[in-house]
Formats: sequence, structure tokens, C-alpha cells
Amino acid sequence: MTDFTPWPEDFARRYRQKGYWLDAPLTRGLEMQARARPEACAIHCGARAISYGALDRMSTALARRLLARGLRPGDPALVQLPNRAEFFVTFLALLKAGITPVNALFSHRALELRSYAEQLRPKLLIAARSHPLFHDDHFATELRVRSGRLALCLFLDDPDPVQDLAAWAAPDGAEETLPLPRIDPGAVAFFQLSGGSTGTPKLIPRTHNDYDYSIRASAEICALTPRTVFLCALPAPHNYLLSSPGVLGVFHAGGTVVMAPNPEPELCFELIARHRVTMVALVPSAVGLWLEAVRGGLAVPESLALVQVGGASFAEALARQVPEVLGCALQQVFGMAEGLVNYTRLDDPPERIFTTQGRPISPDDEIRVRDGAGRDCAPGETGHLWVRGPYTFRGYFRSPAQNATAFDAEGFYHSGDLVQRDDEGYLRVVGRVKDQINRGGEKIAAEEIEALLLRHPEVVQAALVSEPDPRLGERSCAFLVLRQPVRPVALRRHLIAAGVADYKLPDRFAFIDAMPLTPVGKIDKQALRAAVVPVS
Ligand code: AMP
Ligand code: DBH
Repeated sequence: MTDFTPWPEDFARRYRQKGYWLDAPLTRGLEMQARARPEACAIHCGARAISYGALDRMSTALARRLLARGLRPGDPALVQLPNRAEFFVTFLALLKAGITPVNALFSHRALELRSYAEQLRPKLLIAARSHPLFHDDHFATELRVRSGRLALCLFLDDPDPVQDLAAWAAPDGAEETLPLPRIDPGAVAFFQLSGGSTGTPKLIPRTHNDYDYSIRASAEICALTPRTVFLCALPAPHNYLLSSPGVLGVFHAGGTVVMAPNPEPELCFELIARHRVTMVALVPSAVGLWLEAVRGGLAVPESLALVQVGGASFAEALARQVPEVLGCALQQVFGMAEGLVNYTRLDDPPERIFTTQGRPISPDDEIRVRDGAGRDCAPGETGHLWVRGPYTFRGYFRSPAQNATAFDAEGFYHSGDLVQRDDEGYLRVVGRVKDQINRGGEKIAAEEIEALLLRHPEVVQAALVSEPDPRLGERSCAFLVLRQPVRPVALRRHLIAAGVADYKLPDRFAFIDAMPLTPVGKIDKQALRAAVVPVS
């Protein structure tokens, strides 16, 4: 599937000349580690320790069996797995086979999965029996219809070996007979998910070359080594956990990944102590929980040296507490699944680490901070962040209308973030123009939820806006104009029935007689945010 907007030739040439794009497959790092240090531990997952050699063999076995079943390079796949080692076995296997997956978050429900199935028309589904939608085969059957060409479904923890993922990934030597295909590193490796601001979740094509560069460079910036032990306690498919430097960065450096189901402090501290974890990636709301836990008497095990924080805006007052209370170095990370990632550097002065969200990975990340009229902002002034570079995408998958507004004529992606840039190129995220709510790092496209609310027979108008939340940073509030009174519980039920992920359910409903309007007659969300309304 080559449905993606390539970088113009002159850019591609420059990115190769400068050594960013190596024309090697994304699995190269893993394969090198498996050859050099096959016995070294790649992943701790529950009681299992999986070596680099085993990870390489399992992913090869799965790749070969999928190809033997008739799947072909370029075929799309839909994957939804929890934070378990099998997610990485699967992802690596698909990369080796040239099958291009979209990795849905485990919190995604019918609405999101249907949309991915309709956009990508996957030939392969890999999901988990532990997910409520896959306890039985009803939903998989529905996806088969929506895709129109789903040829194979495998499940994590399926009792039947014919469709049990672990059985498909078990090396037995026989699969060695079928060669793996040659991968085109300029081609799409997989689709990343956009937090989005419009109705349908958008797919972001990421190539082997561009993703590999962002990972290699991130591993270097974060000084990863074979002694790095990284705790993966946020959803593994998220761009942050996968690539900033994330699990793929750790594999590149030959370190060890420890899987955690969630960032809950008691559980994480126990894993950190048991495996001598050195580094963790968190969102601000999780840092809040960790700080509280330490104040409540829990101790952070001393092996932990670095806490990364990103995904949502991190209050300076909390940032200052990280070294003091957790006893670790802090790194701020500001990234996006579309590409650009910024880091504070490990040797930056503390003030810069506390007060900025870092600077871009690459000298060739071209950043523009522009005011509403498109003029360059002076250092320190607030403006819109536009970006283009060696690992920032050039177009959403099959979304011409969206691409026409998300990119300008020069190929800059308009991120929708409001930032300030200082003299040395460090960015501070100060706001947002995109119609999105950032609920503790989980992004909600307002339009998606509004459209669902409008399907309720009593809803006349709907507007989803953010409001401050002490724990999450932001939570969502749905302002509604109704025909007849409806109780919040009924509205929530309506959204659940539509199949929306739990984190997208409005935290609060507010009922008003009429929407405030802007001079051109659009719903005035700024006025809604400022409005004092009765709590429901
Ligand atoms: P997504 O497009 O879903 O990958 O989300 C990326 C968006 O998350 C960015 O465009 C920002 O709006 C937000 N974001 C990520 N990291 C940070 C951060 N450190 N501080 C503030 N916002 C962030
Ligand atoms: O929020 C994000 O999408 C994000 C945060 C930190 C990201 O994609 C990343 C680092 O790579």
C-alpha cells in the first residue's frame, strides 16, 4: 500500500546525503542486537524474560507463517494488543513481512476500530481475547464485512492453536524454508494514529527511513546504552512510547524493556526495584500520581535515573518537584505522531529543563513560529507552530480535504499548537488552536464527539470544550442545547452505544438555552470555556 505523500525528491536526496535516511529496514537495530548479543534480555513481561535472540526468532516465525498463508508485502493489518511482549513480537513480524499495520490503542472501542477497518481495509486482524470486543467472534465478523478483504484473524490468548497468536509466533525451525521479502525502506512501514481534531481518526503513514531516523537520533539524545532498563507503563503503540526514544530506541541501543500495564505507582515502583529500571516515560498526570505516592510514604527505587515527561502541558511547579521529590533527572518531551519531537537535553541547565519543552531532534527540522497573519514571530512571542523535516509526514492517508488545510504550499505541517521559541530554538507550548482536548495526554477530537451527540434525538446543538482539571490538566465538558431534558447518564449511554472509547466520554455535561456565537455565527468555544455554568 503506497498511499502516502512522499517527500519531494530534493528533500529526500538531502536527507540521504546527510545520513538521516539510511535506506535500511526499521528492524535493522533489533537484528543487529540479536546477532551481537542474542542472550541479552530484550523484554521483561510478567514472569517472562525474552532475549534478543528469542524476539528475533519469534518475530521471524510469525512473519514467515503470515507470508506462507498468502499475505503479501504492502498488505494492511489492523492490530490491537495490550501492553504485553506480544505487541512487539507482532509489530516486528509485520515489519519484517512488509505488512503495514495500524496499531490501535487498547482503550479503543468499536467506533475507532470500525473507522480504521474502513479506511485501511485490512487483510489481517491481530487482537486480544481479553478485549471486550473480542471475547467472541461477533465484532471480528463485523470488521471482516467492513474491510471486505480480511483473510486472517489471530488472537492473543485464544484457546484454539489455529488462531492463537503465540502458536503462530512459536519458532519451530520449519518456517526457515520461506525467505523474508526485501523491504523498501522508502515505503510505508506502518500507520501512526493522529489525536486529530476532525471527525474521523486520521492515519499517518510512517516510512522505515523516517521513523528509523527519529529513533536512532532519539536514542543518542537520551544517551541510551545496553545498560538502559526502560519501563513501558503507557500504551505501547503510542508514538511517545514507541519512538521517543521509546521501546524501539531501547532495542536499537540493546537495552531492556520492562512492560507495565499502567503507570500506577505501587505497581511501577515494584517493577523498578525488581528489574533495576533506569528510565521511564510518563505523562504529567502520572507524574502527579507518583509525587503523591512518594509524599504518602512510598520510595522511588534508587536505580531510576531519568523521568521523561511529555504528551500534555507540564506545569513548571510540578517539573521542579521531579528531581526534588522523585530524586531523578527530568527530561521534557514535546512530540507528535505526525513527526516532530523536541527534547530538553540531558546536560541542559535545570532552569531550561523546568521551563521549556525542549528543542527539535534534527538540525534539519525546519520550525516556523508565525502569527495569525503568517508573519514570523520574534523570540518569546506566541505563534503557530509549523514544521517540515526528515521525519515529519507530508500527508494523512487518503485525506485530501484534511491535507489541503493541514499543510501549506511549501509542505509545512501546521501542528495546531501555539508555542514560543527562544533565542536558542527551545520551544514552550503555551496553547492550541486545533479543536482538540488533551485529557492527561489522551487526545480527543471535539468534532468526533459533537457529531455523536448530535445523533441523539433530543440534542439540538453540541460543543465539546476543555476545562481545567487538577489531576488531568484538562477534562472535557459537553455544552448542549436540548429539545427536551435528558439526563447525563442517558447521554453517556448513548455515546457508549455508539462504541466510543471511554476516555472520550465527556467528564461533564452542561445544558444551556442557546450557544454563544462568534460574529461570523460559529459556536464561540472561548466564551463557553469562560462561561460559569451549573455543574451537572
Ligand atoms: P498527537 O497528534 O495525538 O500525536 O498529539 C500531539 C500533540 O500533543 C501535540 O501537537 C501537542 O498538542 C500535545 N503535546 C505533546 N507533548 C506535549 C508537551 N510536552 N507539552 C504540551 N503539549 C504536548
Ligand atoms: O503526545 C504525543 O503525541 C507525543 C508526546 C511525546 C509524541 O507523539 C511523542 C513524544 O513522540
